Amino acid sequence: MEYFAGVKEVGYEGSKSKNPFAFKFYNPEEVVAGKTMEEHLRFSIAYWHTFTADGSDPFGQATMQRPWDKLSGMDKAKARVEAAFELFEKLNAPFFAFHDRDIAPEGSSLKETNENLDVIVGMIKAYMKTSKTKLLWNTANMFSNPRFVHGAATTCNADVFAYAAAQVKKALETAKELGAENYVFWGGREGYVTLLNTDLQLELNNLGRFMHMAVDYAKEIGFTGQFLIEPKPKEPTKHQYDFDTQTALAFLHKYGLQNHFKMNIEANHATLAGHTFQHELRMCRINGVLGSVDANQGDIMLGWDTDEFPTDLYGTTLAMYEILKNGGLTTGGLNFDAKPRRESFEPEDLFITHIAGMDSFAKGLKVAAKLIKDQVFEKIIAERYQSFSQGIGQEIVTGKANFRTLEAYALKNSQIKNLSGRQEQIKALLNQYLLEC
Ligand code: XLS
Ligand code: CA
Ligand code: CA
Repeated sequence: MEYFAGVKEVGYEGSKSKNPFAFKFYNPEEVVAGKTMEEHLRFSIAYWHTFTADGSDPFGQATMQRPWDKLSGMDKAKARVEAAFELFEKLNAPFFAFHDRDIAPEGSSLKETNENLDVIVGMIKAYMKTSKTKLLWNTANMFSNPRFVHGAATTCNADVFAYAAAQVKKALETAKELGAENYVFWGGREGYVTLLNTDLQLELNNLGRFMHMAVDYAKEIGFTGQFLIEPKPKEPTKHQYDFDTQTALAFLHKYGLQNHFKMNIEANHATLAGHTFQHELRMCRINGVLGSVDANQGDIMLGWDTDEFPTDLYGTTLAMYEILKNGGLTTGGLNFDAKPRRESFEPEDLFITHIAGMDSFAKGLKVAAKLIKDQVFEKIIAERYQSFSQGIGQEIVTGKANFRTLEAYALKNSQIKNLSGRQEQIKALLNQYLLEC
């Protein structure tokens, strides 16, 4: 059966096209800075938003119209797999990502739940034999079921910790079975709502223990995909333990896990943390931990995780700048952890939204590549910090200077001269590239 009969394969038609079902900027074969757009961008479809989400919010019921709506249970899960591979093919998507509970319903026991999972994983595996679409990452949903009300690895209830361990064990087996390139840990309900009832130290120690068990089990079964932590500062808890990249890095170092993890950076989580998307990507890049990206955007008027499709070219350009400077995404990708707005409820909107996101990143890639080719920021930064490449600055960075030699220097140097930072000029220059590229 064809689930999206109204949409044919989406092709590239160029920037003048008015066809909503065509790419205007994303031309998979086009070579930019030595690689095809497809190789650079590694787009991925998020199963939860595209095939599972129903448009309900705290104020209203489901709005999404989906071709599998009339089905339930395992029949619905199977229909979603069929529809998923149709959409992947029509969008020419190289990757997808899912939580265990997105793809198969829970049963009445853990055993039954795992059996449901086995059936759907088997079906996905069969589709993957003939499809080009690979699994970017999978993860375990340890936040929806009421058993996780107090968290999973950071719960106050040891039985829940054990259940969570069993769930991640199974998810790692799934990752291995389907050849996932990465495995993601997003904190879910790992955090706290009030310190008045929280043993902060025990919770963090248990999280460290849990992560070590995951590393050990992956090794045991020969899963070689990259482990990723996805930082988020709040929501659903008041304080999420993986607050942002710097916090997650400190956690990894404290618990001796730093050689096993990189980051999965989500744009909307960065902004919730009071950072820009570029900040989080830069922080990863300079620390060698840029793993993958959840490509979406938030809304500056709203203080929560809106998971909108990325259409802000400023954001996509600066993200692609960091990614190119990083030498690419290696095992990662640009995963659209984004959902059509509640008001965009027709099945066709699933294509329109992804096309918008893919085109926005394709344009961002081209502008970023041109900025790097012209060494725009590199020249500005080199000039701004040139005092550290000679004289006293060089002595500081090579470790030759100390407080005594610096005091002697400062006492003799009565003329400190600073130069303008020229932010506005730089932003205007960036605009020129955005408009002309
Ligand atoms: C929620 C997260 C989640 C992760 C995967 O805010 O973005 O969807 O990406 O568990
Ligand atoms: Ca995410
Ligand atoms: Ca999110």
